[in-house]
Amino acid sequence: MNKPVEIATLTGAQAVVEMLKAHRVEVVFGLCGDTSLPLYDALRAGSLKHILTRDERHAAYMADGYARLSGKVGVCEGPSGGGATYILPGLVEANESSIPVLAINTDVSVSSRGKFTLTELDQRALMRPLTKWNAVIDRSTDIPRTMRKAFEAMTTGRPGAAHIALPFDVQNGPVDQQDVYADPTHGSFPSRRVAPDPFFVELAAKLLRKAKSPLFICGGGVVLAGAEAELRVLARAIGAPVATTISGKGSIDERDPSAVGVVGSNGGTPETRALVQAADLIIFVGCRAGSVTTERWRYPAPGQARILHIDVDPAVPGTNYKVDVPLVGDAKLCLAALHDALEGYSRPSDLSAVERQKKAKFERFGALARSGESPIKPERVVAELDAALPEDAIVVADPGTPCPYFSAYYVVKGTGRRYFSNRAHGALGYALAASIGAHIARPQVKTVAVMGDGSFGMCVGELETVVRLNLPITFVVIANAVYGWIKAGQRAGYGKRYFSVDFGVTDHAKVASAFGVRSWRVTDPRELSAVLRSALGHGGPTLVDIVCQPLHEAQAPVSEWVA
Ligand SMILES: Cc1ncc(C[n+]2csc(CCOP(=O)(O)OP(=O)(O)O)c2C)c(N)n1
Repeated sequence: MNKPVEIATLTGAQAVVEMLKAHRVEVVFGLCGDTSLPLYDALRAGSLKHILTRDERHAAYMADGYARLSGKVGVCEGPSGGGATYILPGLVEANESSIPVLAINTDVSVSSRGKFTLTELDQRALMRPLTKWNAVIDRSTDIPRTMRKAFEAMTTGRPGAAHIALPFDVQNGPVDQQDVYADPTHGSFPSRRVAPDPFFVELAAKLLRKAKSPLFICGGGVVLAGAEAELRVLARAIGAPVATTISGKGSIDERDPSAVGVVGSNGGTPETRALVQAADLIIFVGCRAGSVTTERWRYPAPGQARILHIDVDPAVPGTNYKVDVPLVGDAKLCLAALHDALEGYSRPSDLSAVERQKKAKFERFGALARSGESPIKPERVVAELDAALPEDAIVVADPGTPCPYFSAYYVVKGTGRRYFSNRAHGALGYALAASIGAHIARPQVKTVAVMGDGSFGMCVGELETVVRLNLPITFVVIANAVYGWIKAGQRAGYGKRYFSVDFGVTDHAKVASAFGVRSWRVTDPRELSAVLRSALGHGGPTLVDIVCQPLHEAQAPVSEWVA
């Protein structure tokens, strides 16, 4: 008699863990809850590393930072109800920044729905408008295919975030082990590169040949696609300077003579704007040409230049500018195809305007950076950190003073992800948690998070996580006891009618040391260099609290406050 075939059965929770592993996930960031007990039991037994966080928002930011540096999907988890509403901000940022982050929130049992069950909420409806893809799993047998779909959605086309709600009873239901398989290439991004239509490549090549003063504006898509080498080759061939958005920093080594730096209203300067204005062809690459990059669609001015717009998302070219040629596809493949289509054509480059404008920008910056005034000028902080950090360091900048100043003046040396900020929503309090994820993805290099004191107040709890894990990250707090960026807006646009933007002074070094972080408070600019070097060289977590000139009194490197 034939023996009956034995079908190995996993629980739903075990299947979730196995599906993550099948997609080559190694680490999960998250926070426990009642509805997550089966999942935690499976995580305990599995080989995934779990980083316990102190807030689900930060779990998602950690997954985001991890994904940006590892090139893999970042995974975070939290419980039902508040766990879902708290994880949401991180998911939104990742989605809008085209970063693949998977959030799993456990949920009340399917059988408990609609009975005023504690923490019940409609996670499907909550997450739908904010993610690229989302699902509530109602049956345990649906777990494997739902997770395959989530990974595919996150890493193909424009990358984005996905959300899965996992009810309590589904975690305990059966899953056939044979169903638990994955295409591991969907665990990294971009997992499928889309080549451009050769017809549009030819049109674009014609445009490039005709241009007299082309200029690239590269967004985050270049770094996401790993297209830095193709960009360099094409930029050399057509003699074009390369400007970037904040997320595009790392598209080009900023010491390169053709590198313009960041353009736009948050990190751009009059000099970078002048270079945009001088172009007769703008080549946007992996860039949405949004309000910040274009200073509300004014630079380039509509009609000023011809536009070649390269993006993996067909909805992007043509949205904000009348585009002469749209080129839809992966940035790496598009830039390579364009270079091939030029068939050896090359234009001698004249980078003298770039050199002149950069010199003017950095001379102005240098004069302020050398200032011995107290409170310390933000320029001095940027210059001292720039000088003290190794070339391969990772810098994560929060909104407020850090983002515009570091975007404008911190020189990224080398290509790839070395500097980032949460540019989709610019929510305060991102950098600390994102730097944890970044460090876990790339532990061999130094990671620094720079934040305002407004941001510090929104993320300080995660210092416990940093200390528990003994992560050698350096946190820099630009302390000025004010929501400075907004106060600067009140100065610039509202006749200095300051209102409800000042808060009290905190000794952030003392707060950090109470968590167990080695910390310093600096008020004298002459001490800054030595303190930063001690902090960067220390083997554990460090924090440097720098009493700084508030932004509304400083010369912010922005042309205008725009919304
Ligand atoms: C969650 C969130 N709330 C409000 C804002 C609006 N906002 C932008 S910059 C800023 C002030 C930042 O203050 P701080 O972190 O102290 O840095 P500073 O500008 O003083 O350098 C505020 C409130 C925001 N970006 N994120």
